[in-house]
Amino acid sequence: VAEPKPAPRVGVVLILLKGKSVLLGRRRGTIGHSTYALPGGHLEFGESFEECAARELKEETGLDIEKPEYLTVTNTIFREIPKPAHYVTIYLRAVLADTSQVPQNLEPEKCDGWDWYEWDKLPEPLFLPLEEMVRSGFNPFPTE
Ligand code: 8DG
Ligand code: MG
Ligand code: MG
Repeated sequence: VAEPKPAPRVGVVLILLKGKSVLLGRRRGTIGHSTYALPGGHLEFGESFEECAARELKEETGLDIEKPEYLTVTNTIFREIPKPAHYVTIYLRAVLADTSQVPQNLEPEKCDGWDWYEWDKLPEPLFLPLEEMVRSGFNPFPTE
């Protein structure tokens, strides 16, 4: 049987801000294995970007957000073996609804664990789309 023709998919990811830091986790078992990436996932049918970001964050870390705001979009072709993938990814930023909340690793098959990293001292290697965004000089923090 022929494989269905691959199509681009929509990712929604969250830059969760806490002081000068953002929340990152090391990916497992999928594209970008063992690279540091933002929480997020696939946009589901009927969802807003804000709903998707809040849902994925909750599923992956147990955290709740406030003030989600659209930031930017990336278009990335992952030339990975055995299966390439193509993502249009929407980036939102937000802050914690309750700053005393601590991230939990609720999907350990997909992530080694969550932690806060200063934007100026990000860990390596970063997931490709994030790596490109950082290299371009992108700054996710609100300007006061
Ligand atoms: P789901 O089944 O929960 O919907 O998906 P997931 O398992 O959480 O998907 P994911 O891989 O975490 O995110 C979906 C895609 O979004 C990912 O395969 C590629 C794209 N993506 C980027 N940048 C980032 C990023 O920094 N973090 C995450 N999580 N995904 C990203 O382009
Ligand atoms: Mg997910
Ligand atoms: Mg995810």
